[in-house]
This record gives sequence, C-alpha cells and structure tokens, in this order.
Amino acid sequence: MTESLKLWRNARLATCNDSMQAIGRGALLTRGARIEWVGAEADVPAAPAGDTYERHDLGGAWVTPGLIDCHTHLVFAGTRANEYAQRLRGSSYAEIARSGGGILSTMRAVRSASPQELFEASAPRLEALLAEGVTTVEIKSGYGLTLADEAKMLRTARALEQAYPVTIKTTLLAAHTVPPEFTGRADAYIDTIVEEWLPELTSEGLIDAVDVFCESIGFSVAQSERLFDAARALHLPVKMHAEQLTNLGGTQMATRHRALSCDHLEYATEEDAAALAYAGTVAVLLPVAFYCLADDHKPPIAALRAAGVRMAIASDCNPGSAPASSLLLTMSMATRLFGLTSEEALAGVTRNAARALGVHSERGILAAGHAADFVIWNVRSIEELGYWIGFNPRRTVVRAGRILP
Ligand code: DI6
Ligand code: FE
Repeated sequence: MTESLKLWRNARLATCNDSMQAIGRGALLTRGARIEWVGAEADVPAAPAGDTYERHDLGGAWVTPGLIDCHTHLVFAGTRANEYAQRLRGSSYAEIARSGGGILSTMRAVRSASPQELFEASAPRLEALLAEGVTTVEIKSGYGLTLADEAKMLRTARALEQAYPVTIKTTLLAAHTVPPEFTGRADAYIDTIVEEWLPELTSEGLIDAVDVFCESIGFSVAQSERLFDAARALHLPVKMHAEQLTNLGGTQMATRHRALSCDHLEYATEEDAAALAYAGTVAVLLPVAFYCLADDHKPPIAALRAAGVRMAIASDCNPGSAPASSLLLTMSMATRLFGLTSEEALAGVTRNAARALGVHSERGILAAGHAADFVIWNVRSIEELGYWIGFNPRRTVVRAGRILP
C-alpha cells in the first residue's frame, strides 16, 4: 500500500528555515509522516499519475513547524511549592539546596514513586505542552540518583512517548546533584556514573544525550569533563547546565567537547559567546527559571546575537526553579525579559531547538524531507505567538502527517 499523499493548501507558512522565510500563499505536500514538498500554492506539483491528493484547505491560516521544547525535567513526582513559598519569604534557591531541600527533596519523591505513579504525575505536564503545538520534547533524568531510579525516570520518558503523539529525546542528568549515598564524595559519584551507569543505561537504549549541572552547588568543570569524556567514548552527545548562578568556565570546556547546547548562561561572558559560536553549540535560554528565581543577572543576549550564536528557548519544566508547562509563555518571557525579537523566539522553539537536540536534519523547519509535524494557528500575524499570556491560539496539530484529535 502506498502512503497517503496530502495537500495542505491556502496556508501562510512560517518555514523557520535559515532565513525565516514566510510564504504568504503557500502549500505543503506530505507523504505519510514526511513533508514531500513546500512552496507557493501556484507551484504545487501535479499528483503522480494514478494518485490523488487528500486535500485540506487551511483557510489562509498561519502554519509553523511543530514546536520543540528542548530542555525539560518534566518527569518528576511531588511539587516544591513549599520552597517557592520559602523563597517568597527571602530564602535563596542555593540556601534551600544546601539545607537538604531542592533537588534532593524531589529525589526523595521520585525514589518512592512507582513507575505508574511517576507516569501519572508527569503525563498532565506533557499534555499541557502538547496542547500548545509542541511535537518534540527533551526530558532529563536527574531526580533518581541511583542506577535503578535514573532508569525508572528514563523508562517513564520512553513510556510517555509510547502513550502520546510526541517525539521524546532522553537525557541522562545523573550529575544533577550529589546523592546522599555519596555525600562528600562527588568524585566517587562521577566515577560510578562513568564506570557503571553510563554503559548500562546506554546498552538499554535509554539515553540520547548526557547533561551535567556544572555549578557551584553542582559539579566542577573537571568532574563535568570526566563525564563528557566517558559520554563521547560511547558516542553520546553532551550538553551542560552552564553559568546559571555563577561562571565556573563550563561553557569553555563544553564547547571544546562540541556540546550540542549550553543551557541557562545567565553568567556567561562575551568570551563564552565567542566559544559557543565557534563550536556551533546552541545557547538554550530558560527565562522561566530566571523569572521564578527572581534573578537579576540576564544572559548576555547582545553578545550572543553579535557572535552569531544560535539561541533556543525552553520551558525548563521542573519542580524547583521552573514549574512551567507552557512554551508559549516561555516565548513571552524570552522576548519581554531577555529582549529576544519575536522572530528569535520562534526560531528558538523550532529550528534552533531542533539543533540543541541534534535533530535538525529532520525537525524544526518546514522543508522537504522533514517530519510532517506542524501547527495550524488561530492568529492574524505570527508575532501573536509569544504575545498572548494565558491564551492558547493553537487550532490544529498535524503530527507525522495526521491531524491530531
Ligand atoms: N537547573 C535547573 O534549572 C534545574 N536543574 C538544574 O540544574 C532545576 C532543578 C530543580 O531545582 O529541581
Ligand atoms: Fe534545567
């Protein structure tokens, strides 16, 4: 049986390609789960002999690629609303972390959750993202901090991909914080991840990339580098939570390892921007964490832009610093708080987010050969994405060539 050919016509296409080309009266042809052709309505190729198109008139609506949330910790149990309340009363994120709360508090909740409970706690957050036209999501481990519990988190991420119409990329973030079993022995913890967990989880096919929290309250640059060496020996791409609260020089090291992305970057410098540009490493900006922590140190957007660094933006969905499951709100914050343009924000959740996950050859733009994942919006201009707050203008999501119910 041949795969069905569909013509999606009478559309305004935000291709999100390198030149952010828009096609005013455009059309898309899809074959099965792939885009076969994109262009002006006037140039639609004729259906092959003996075949017909299933035709969809989009009524002049704007169409973007399916959105990509390239940095989330959305698999977790419990909440940390109590810590948010503590921070409102003046405690800092780092103080709460040092006193045994923070990531360790979520670790306790995740360890005691069954796989089923973890799935059920996480699914509504994924559903909220999908409702806004997200079709690809990265999910990190990092709240299990034992081999079994990290595996449980990663399997939950894979189970979500089975249960929902979404592509999920998993990232091992075992080096998120030092677990109680290794208190005062961070180097031994890194050794265990490197020697035991990485090979085991890789052989189970549970890891698409490796991340580390390189920070004063996390891991040092030297520890992060040992992890990166081991990941790369297993042909796994690397990424880093870098320069969020301080600048340890993580970005310089990560870019030497050709990291897919460096994320946060509030304390990054002009030299870091130059290194990111040179390496082709994506800067992933996480404005919700900046907002929720009431941070006042913004990432160096002007320097990143001037250096030609590709900028992505992501929800950072996590129970501590970013209890958020809205990529549209994240776009609003990236524009208003960090000063991104509307166009940069859109590129940040499409083309550049795809690159941060290493999937840019098949996702993130409307182009022939790419996944037929796209969103049809109820907006008059594409700037409305990231403009509305608490209002969702999604009309229809097409995923792998099929209209989602
Ligand atoms: N940076 C973050 O934004 C999350 N992890 C990290 O290293 C926050 C994790 C948490 O507070 O639960
Ligand atoms: Fe994060």
